[in-house]
Amino acid sequence: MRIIGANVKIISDSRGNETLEAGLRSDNFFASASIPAGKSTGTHEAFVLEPQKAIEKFEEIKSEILKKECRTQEDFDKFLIALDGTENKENLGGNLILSLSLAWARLRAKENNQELFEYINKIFSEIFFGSAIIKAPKPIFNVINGGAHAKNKLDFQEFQVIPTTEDFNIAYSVGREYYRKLKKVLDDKFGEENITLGDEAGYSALFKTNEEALEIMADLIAKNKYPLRIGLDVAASQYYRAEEYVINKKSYSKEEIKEYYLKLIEAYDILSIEDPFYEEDFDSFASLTADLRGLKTRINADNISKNWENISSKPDVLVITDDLTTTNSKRLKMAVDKNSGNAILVKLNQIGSLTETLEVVKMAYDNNWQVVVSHRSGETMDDFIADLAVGVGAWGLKSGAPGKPERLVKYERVLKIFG
Ligand code: 2PG
Ligand code: MG
Repeated sequence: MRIIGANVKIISDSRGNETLEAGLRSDNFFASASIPAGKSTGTHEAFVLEPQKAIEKFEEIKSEILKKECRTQEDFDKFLIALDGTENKENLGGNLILSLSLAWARLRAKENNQELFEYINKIFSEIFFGSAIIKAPKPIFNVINGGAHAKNKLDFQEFQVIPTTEDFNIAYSVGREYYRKLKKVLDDKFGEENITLGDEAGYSALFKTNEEALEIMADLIAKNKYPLRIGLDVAASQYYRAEEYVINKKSYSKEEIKEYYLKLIEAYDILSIEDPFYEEDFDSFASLTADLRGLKTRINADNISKNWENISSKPDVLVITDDLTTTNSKRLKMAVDKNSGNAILVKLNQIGSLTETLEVVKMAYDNNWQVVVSHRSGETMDDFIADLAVGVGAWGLKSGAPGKPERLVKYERVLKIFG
């Protein structure tokens, strides 16, 4: 595909920080893509170049992009990776490379007269011989924000609800209803003036402990018989200090914190736990995964209101790796070899190109790991991840709470595809 025009601009993300938006033009079409930013970032993520510097770098390579005619996504991404020439994309920046990679994907899809998710699905099967059914992911709503994403006492970063239904329309509507009802419960308990929104549109309030938040959430699910389960992204690297995990001012060893998680999982019928340990501790991840194996979760279909249909069968508890694996196939290989989880969080900007992201998804599927495609806490209005989740048939899509536009656009893109 011939590129006849290219530009990269600075735009603002949802926290008001500067980020990149790339635009590419072919003979017939124009397409663009913008880049989100994390706050609880993993050490092994691709290098993020300061946006102004990234623009300067772009000006240096622009003529090469216009000269080079790439046939496939892989050719284009590998061409940029070679131009960068470093292991961690330190030269051009993972953010610059990714913005161009995603804009190229959108442009190619247009040229092919395909929807983006169809294009992704096709290259996934053609380049990687991966098999993925186009399907709607489970929306994972982060309804209470803590950790690095909110100014409150919660050590855990994300308190999520995950619909048990396979029907995205129902899942999205139950998630929205739960989110509205939860606001009412929190207003009554803490006072309306004390409720704010965290980075991902989840509520932040004067909770004293993680258990208090979990109790409120579980109670609301039970009272209304919602077809919802609880998920957590504890983002443990954030409360890991010198071999200890510090929660609510109390220190836990890795064995103790594992016991604590197991108790919470049992008590609140938790469906998934992300990043339960420090980002280098593959062994503790493996130990928790082993302890949870076979412990099928105990959802009782009779407890679910008959208003909600299509209740799926009970899955195992998911141990999701994020900072541990950073969407990097070398890190995922280490995690797979050690059985350090059973699901991987996939974030395009952790690795910095679409091709490498699909490589990771393929490796996950080949090893029977589930895939959860994720936004970042600093987002833009770009909805690429929705098409990625649909195109690779991901188990879940994590895009925060249904309460801020940059979160909603991702869910609503899935709705548009399947609605
Ligand atoms: C996470 C993400 C997204 P951040 O930890 O999973 O929710 O947070 O983008 O800040 O890394
Ligand atoms: Mg995470």
